[in-house]
Amino acid sequence: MDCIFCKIANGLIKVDFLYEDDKVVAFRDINPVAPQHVLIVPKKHIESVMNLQEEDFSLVGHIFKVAQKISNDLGISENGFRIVNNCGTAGGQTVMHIHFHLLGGRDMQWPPG
Ligand code: DGP
Repeated sequence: MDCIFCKIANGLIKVDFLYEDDKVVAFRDINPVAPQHVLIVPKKHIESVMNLQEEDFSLVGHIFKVAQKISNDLGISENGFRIVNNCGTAGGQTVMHIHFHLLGGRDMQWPPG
């Protein structure tokens, strides 16, 4: 499958993982928009939130558990951080393999752009 995140998650393209288990990987975004900008990506190819099936919702919960761990590891849990999922073209999604941005290390603005 011609999906960049499938290739990264399955080791066909080498990147440094901050975290890996049997379900997900986490690695730094190539275009960081915060001092800490990590992508948490399931190994299973799911296009977007709108393509999640019943059996995938526990995976999303697992991703938030991983986000908790990574935020602790990076030392951003105390000050706070942001988790972002862009869904679909109008939502700003550019890679059509579901992923969650973990952003921290600076104060976030609201509303987002
Ligand atoms: P989104 O716009 O939500 O689909 O975010 C996709 C993010 O993925 C974007 O911030 C850039 C990042 N990205 C795209 N290709 C690569 C890659 O090959 N390596 C890494 N580390 N990040 C990538």
